[in-house]
Amino acid sequence: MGTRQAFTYCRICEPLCGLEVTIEDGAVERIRPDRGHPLSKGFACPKGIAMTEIQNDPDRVVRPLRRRSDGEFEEVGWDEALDGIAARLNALRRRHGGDAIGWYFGNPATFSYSHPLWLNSFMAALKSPHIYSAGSQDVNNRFAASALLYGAPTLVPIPDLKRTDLLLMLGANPLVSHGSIISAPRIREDLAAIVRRGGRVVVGDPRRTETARAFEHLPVRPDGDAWLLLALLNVIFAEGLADRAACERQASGVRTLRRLAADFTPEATQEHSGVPAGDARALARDLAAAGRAVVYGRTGTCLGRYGTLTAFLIDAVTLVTGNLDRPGGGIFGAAPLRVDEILRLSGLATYGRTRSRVGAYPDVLGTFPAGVMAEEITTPGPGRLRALVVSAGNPVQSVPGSAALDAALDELDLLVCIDLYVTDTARKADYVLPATTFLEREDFPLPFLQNHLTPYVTWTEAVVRPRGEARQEWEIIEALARRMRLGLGAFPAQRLAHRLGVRPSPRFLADVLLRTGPRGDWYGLRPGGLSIRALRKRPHGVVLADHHRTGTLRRRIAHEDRRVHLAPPEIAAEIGRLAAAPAPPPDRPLRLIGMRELRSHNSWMHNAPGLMSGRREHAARVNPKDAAEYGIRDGARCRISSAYGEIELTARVTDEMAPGTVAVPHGWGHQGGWKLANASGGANVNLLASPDPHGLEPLAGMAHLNAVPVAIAPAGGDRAG
Ligand SMILES: Nc1nc2c(c(=O)[nH]1)N[C@H]1C(S)=C(S)[C@@H](COP(=O)(O)OP(=O)(O)OC[C@H]3O[C@@H](n4cnc5c(=O)[nH]c(N)nc54)[C@H](O)[C@@H]3O)O[C@H]1N2
Ligand SMILES: Nc1nc2c(c(=O)[nH]1)N[C@H]1C(S)=C(S)[C@@H](COP(=O)(O)OP(=O)(O)OC[C@H]3O[C@@H](n4cnc5c(=O)[nH]c(N)nc54)[C@H](O)[C@@H]3O)O[C@H]1N2
Ligand code: SF4
Ligand SMILES: [Mo]
Repeated sequence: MGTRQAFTYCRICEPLCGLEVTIEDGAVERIRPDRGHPLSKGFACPKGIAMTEIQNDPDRVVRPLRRRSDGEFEEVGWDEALDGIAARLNALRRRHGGDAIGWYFGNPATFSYSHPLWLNSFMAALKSPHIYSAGSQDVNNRFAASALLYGAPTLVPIPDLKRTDLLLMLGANPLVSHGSIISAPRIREDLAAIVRRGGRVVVGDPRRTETARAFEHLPVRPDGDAWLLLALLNVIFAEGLADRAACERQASGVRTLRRLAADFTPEATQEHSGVPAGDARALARDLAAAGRAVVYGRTGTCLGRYGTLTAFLIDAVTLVTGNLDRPGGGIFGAAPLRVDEILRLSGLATYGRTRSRVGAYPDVLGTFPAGVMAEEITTPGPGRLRALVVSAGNPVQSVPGSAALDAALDELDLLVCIDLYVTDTARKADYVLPATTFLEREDFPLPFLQNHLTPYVTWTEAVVRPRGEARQEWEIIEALARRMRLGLGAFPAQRLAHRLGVRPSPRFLADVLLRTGPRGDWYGLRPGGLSIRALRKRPHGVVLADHHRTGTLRRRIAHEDRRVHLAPPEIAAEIGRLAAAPAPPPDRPLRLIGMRELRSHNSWMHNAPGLMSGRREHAARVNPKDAAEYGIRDGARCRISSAYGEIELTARVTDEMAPGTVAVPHGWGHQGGWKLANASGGANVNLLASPDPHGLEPLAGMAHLNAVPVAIAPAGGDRAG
């Protein structure tokens, strides 16, 4: 077969860097950055390169596994696995209804154009509301805020880094994470360029992160962002700095928002935000005075107690300073497909259309908070969750209160995992079905098209054949639906067509959408337009324009009055809740926050030797003052305890932490079917997060993973000298 090269793009995280893959005798031999990619231009991070090791990992699951009566897994053929699963699901359906069956999809699912579409069709056909995702541990608050602001949950602004003069970045560390809700493979350079042209990048974070060190650091207290943002609004209104023309043109509720912010002066909020009053005041003035400014927030602002409020206030500050939907501000990217319309028509762009059985949380894009899953499994009554499919997710590692979920999984009648590995979750499964890696499937960056800082589109074919018997998720779902005699599709007509045997492939659908989209070739009517065929000839992808168009917001807002709603009652209630926040417990004086590392990716890359070299260790970052006070030594084991659990891991004493805060990466402490990951130690930090399904953030059901009250002590027997 020999050696050949293929170009594709990485689907581990959001920059979607271009990769050049060397294939030898049909197997991936090595991965290099694609120097011909117009956006990543030869950049790829260690994870993208290490994908070779995941692809070829001997621990990968490449044949269906079924649990035997002695508890061990045995390999079975696809027919046997799918027949068995279909029979058990149909039996449950007959006895309890389709709503006994649930689905959790994890983060990598969103990087496939077909996987989320097909699972949503499957669940729609079952008429089951039990859809859960990593979103409630990630970004659903952002969608909820957009639903309230714009009437459209997926209308999310991205910071126009290429043209801004002042970026206030809260709870994001793009020098490590490479950016999220923005696709910009060279984001480090985009940020540096802001400073080079005389602008500023202000990084609000309790930890002096890699990004904070490279720019201006503003040490915000965990969960302090809403206080800070309200203080900024307070100053902007009180000092008459608001852009009145923008407010009048774009918004409603400005006066109410002003009233809501009236008590939140910099002086009144500094204790909570951690930002001295003078600094908050100066920042407010700078944001108002800057020609082009924007506020951006990411997971650090999502996983506290007030995620939806915080995301809402981020856009509110951008708007009242006159920077929303303007060059250099918060801009609304457009895809070369009619994504807004597709979402509206397919009925997927929902917020609060239904409520969860446990906790009564509003749905976000048709999903409920994963934080209620455990109790949905254990709570008797109609609609009880009895069978769960987990695809591309490891909720035992990623969801709050891992111990409760871990125990609840044992009570399921059926657990099916579709994954690359026997993960910490899949070790509990009745069946593990082998999925293809992204290198083994064709793809199209559907949900990311509107987030590209530079408008861009690409199509990739699979670069290698699936290893063993791995299959794409949509193929697995189709095969299962066929056996269950289930017509797939969100619409009745689609389901009927499906039953009659008309089964459009994802590739066919993507091609139709591309060709009939605003840049499409309209089947030849518009020469030079987009189609899959045209894109296949451009293996590095196509840059569509230098910048996204601005001035499009009014057209895209879904509220009837075509205005941004700045004071919905839900937000007023959240501001009330903020002001009434209880004092933290004195016996748990520290605040636990999360962090990401360059060579980890959530929970699933710790089996790649190239990423684990150099004796990597899972470590808690502790400030020297706290270390001295609680007897913690650098390099020694420490015990961190919350109201819900305790973990032991290595301590690293560092002044990059603000005093009173401890940072621990998530996704460690493995107990799956991966040898190196299991041997790499560490602990599952989400054992410390609350398993209480009634204590989630009310507007989007966000997990409370940051600012968790904890105590720290030397681990057993390890006394400080
Ligand atoms: N404490 C704390 N917890 C957190 C976070 C935090 O910051 N702090 N972050 C949260 C965030 S932002 C996220 S996104 C979640 C992630 O939560 P999850 O998505 O539940 O967990 P991952 O570790 O990303 O697991 C992804 C799984 O998908 C598998 N996989 C990889 N590629 C494919 C594929 O193409 N197909 C299939 N079928 N499987 C594949 C991997 O082997 C892995 O088992 O974690 C959340 N949890
Ligand atoms: N290397 C690597 N890259 C990744 C991932 C990975 O696991 N590893 N995961 C990917 C995923 S799924 C996502 S969603 C993105 C996330 O992308 P980012 O959100 O940029 O990722 P983090 O590095 O977790 O940054 C969150 C920051 O918030 C800070 N923080 C914590 N609590 C607070 C708070 O209350 N207020 C403020 N202002 N800051 C706070 C933390 O100190 C941390 O620096 O990264 C993606 N990229
Ligand atoms: S930053 Fe790394 S993991 Fe993310 S897309 Fe680029 S190469 Fe892949
Ligand atoms: Mo995420």
